[in-house]
Amino acid sequence: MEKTFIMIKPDGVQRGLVGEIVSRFEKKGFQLLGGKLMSVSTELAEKHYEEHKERPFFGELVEFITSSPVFAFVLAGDNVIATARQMMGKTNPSDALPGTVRGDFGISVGMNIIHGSDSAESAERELALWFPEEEQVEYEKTINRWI
Ligand code: 3AN
Repeated sequence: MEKTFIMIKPDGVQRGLVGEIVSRFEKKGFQLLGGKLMSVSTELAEKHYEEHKERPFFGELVEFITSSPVFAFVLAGDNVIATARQMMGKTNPSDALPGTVRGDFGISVGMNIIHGSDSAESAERELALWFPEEEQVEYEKTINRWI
């Protein structure tokens, strides 16, 4: 079963959007394998955003993600990586369609509420970074036969 890593960023947590956002993915039919509210260390933030190290907004990004807790979770399901990205909407909330998380709740590209792995490779890398196997709960979701 395909898995992805999703993080509700500090703006989403502070604005009380955790339940709303997690609920969208649950209702879609994806399975929650783990979730935690946590403060992010500078070290973890820098590793997570490694690919943006040379970008001018790297410092701001790390500062933002470490400024207040995030809610990190793991989702599983068919094609979950690409589908969750679609449900999140475009990186810049002004390009994100209504009905997507960023389209419905975001305004700024810096504070864009949510992160989701963008490929199988990044999902694997990010899950290893954020969710060791022992924090992922494998269980049978019996409703799966209906959807
Ligand atoms: P996504 O999160 O949609 O995969 P990326 O990987 O291009 O987008 O960017 C990672 C994060 O960097 C974004 N979520 C956003 O918070 C931030 N970011 C991207 N572009 C900018 C920018 N031009 N200015 C400030 N922050 C940015």
